[in-house]
Amino acid sequence: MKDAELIQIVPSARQLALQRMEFYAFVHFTVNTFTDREWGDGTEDPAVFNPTELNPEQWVESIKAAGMKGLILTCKHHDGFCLWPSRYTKHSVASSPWKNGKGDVVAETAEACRKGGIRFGVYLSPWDRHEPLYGTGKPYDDYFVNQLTELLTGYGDVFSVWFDGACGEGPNGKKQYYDWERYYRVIRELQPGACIHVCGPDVRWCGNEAGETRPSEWSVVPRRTMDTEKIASRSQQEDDERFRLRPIRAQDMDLGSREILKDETELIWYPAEVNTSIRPGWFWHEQENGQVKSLEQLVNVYMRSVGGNATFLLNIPPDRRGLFHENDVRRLRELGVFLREAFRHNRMEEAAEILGPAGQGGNGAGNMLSGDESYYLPEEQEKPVEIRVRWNSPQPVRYVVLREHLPLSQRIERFEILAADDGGMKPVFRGTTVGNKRIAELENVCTAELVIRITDCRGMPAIEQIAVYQSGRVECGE
Ligand code: FUL
Repeated sequence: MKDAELIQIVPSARQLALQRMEFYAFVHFTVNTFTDREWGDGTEDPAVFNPTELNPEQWVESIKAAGMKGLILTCKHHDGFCLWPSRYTKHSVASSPWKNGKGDVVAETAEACRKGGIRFGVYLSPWDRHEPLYGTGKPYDDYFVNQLTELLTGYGDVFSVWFDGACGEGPNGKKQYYDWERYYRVIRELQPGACIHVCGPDVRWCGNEAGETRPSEWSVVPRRTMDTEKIASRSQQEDDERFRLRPIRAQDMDLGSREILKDETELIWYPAEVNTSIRPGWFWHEQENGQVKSLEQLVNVYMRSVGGNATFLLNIPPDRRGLFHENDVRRLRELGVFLREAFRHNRMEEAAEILGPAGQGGNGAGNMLSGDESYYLPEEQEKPVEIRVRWNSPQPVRYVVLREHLPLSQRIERFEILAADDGGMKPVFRGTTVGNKRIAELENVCTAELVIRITDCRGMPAIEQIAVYQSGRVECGE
C-alpha cells in the first residue's frame, strides 16, 4: 500500500478522546473479593457480598492522585453476580445483606467519578457462569442486551464498555455464540461516545496481562486483527476466508509495519491498551497485600505503555471493606508524585531556537511547543526531516516526549535523537513508532542542542508536540 493510502486511516472521535486520556483505572470487585477467588463459578451465595465501608470516593481520590483520568468497574464478572440491582436477575447486590439489598455499587461509583471529574466505564463479562440462559443463543443475547441497556441508560455518560475475551467453558460446557454486532449497535445507540474494548472495534488488547509492551506499537492494523479476541466464541459461519490467511494473534509482535500491511486489503485504526493489575491477582486477596507492584515497576510500565503509543489500564482491587488497601493507596500517590515531577518543567519553553523545514500552511516548528491540537507538518521534502532545538546554555535532558497529530494518522516509523557533544552531534536515542506519545528516556544527557531526526515516515510527519523534561530542578553539572 502507498503512503497516501496508509495515512487515510485515522481515529474516530471516541478513539481519539480515549487515546488522549492515556491512563485510567480498572476496578475488579465482586463476590470473589469475599470468597478469595479469581474466577467465581456462579454458585456463590449473594449473602457473601457485604463490604463494611464501601466508599468509591476513596477509590476516585487515589486514582486521581496517580494521574488517572477514568475508572472501569467490573459491573458483572464471569460469576454473573451484578453490582447493580438488575431487573433481569436475582443474582445481584439486591440479594445481598449489603445495605439490606438496597445498595447499588455501580451508581455509587458512577457518582463518585462524576464528582471527582473523571470518566466512568463498565466491564460486563459476556461469559456468565450463573445465568441459566447462557448457551441458549438468542435468549441469552436478550438477557445480555437488557443488562447492557440498564448500564448504559441508568448511570450517565460512559466512556468505555470493556468486553472480556475469556471463556473458560470446558468441552462439555455450554457454549454461547454471542451476537456481537447486536451488542455493538446497542452501545452505539445508547452511548455513542463510548469505546468498545478488547472484543470490540475500538480498542485492542495488547496481548498479555503482565504489562509487557511492544517496541513498535501501531494503531493502523489489518481489519482482521479485530476478530482475534473473539475466536473462542465465533460461529462457524463467521469463520470466513479472512481466517484462512496468515492468522493474526493479539500477541503478534508486528501488527502494523509496511511489511505486514502490504498484502492486506482492509485496514483499520485500532489502538492498543495495556492492562495489568497493581497486584498479582485482579481481585483483592489478603495474602497479596505485601505484593503491590513497586513504584519502579509501575513507572516502567507507564513509560512503555503511555510512552509507547498505548493506553494504560491499571487495576486496583478494593478489599472486603470496599476500600483500596493502604498499600495500594500509598503506591498510587507515589506514582502521581513521580509523574508530576518528571513531566513538570518542559524545557522547550526556554529554547532559544526551534528550527525545522518550512511548514505547510505557514505553520512553523514552533507549533509543537504548546501541546494543544495545533501541529507542525513540513512541506514535502526528502527525508530525513530534521528538527533542531537550541538553548543558550546546556540543559539536562532525561525525557524527550514526541506526539503525533493523530487526526492525520500515525506516520512516523523511525527516528533518532542527537545531542551536541564536544562540538559534534551524537545519537542518544533511536526509536521507531511515535503515535499518540513516545517517551524517549535518555541517560545523563546535558546539551545545548538537540536534533530530532525522522528517518522513515508515511508521508511527512505531523507532529503535535515535542517536549523535553528533566526530573526536578536539576541543572547541568549538578
Ligand atoms: C481476563 C479475566 O478472565 C480476568 O479475570 C480479568 O477480568 C482480566 C481483566 O481479563 O480475561
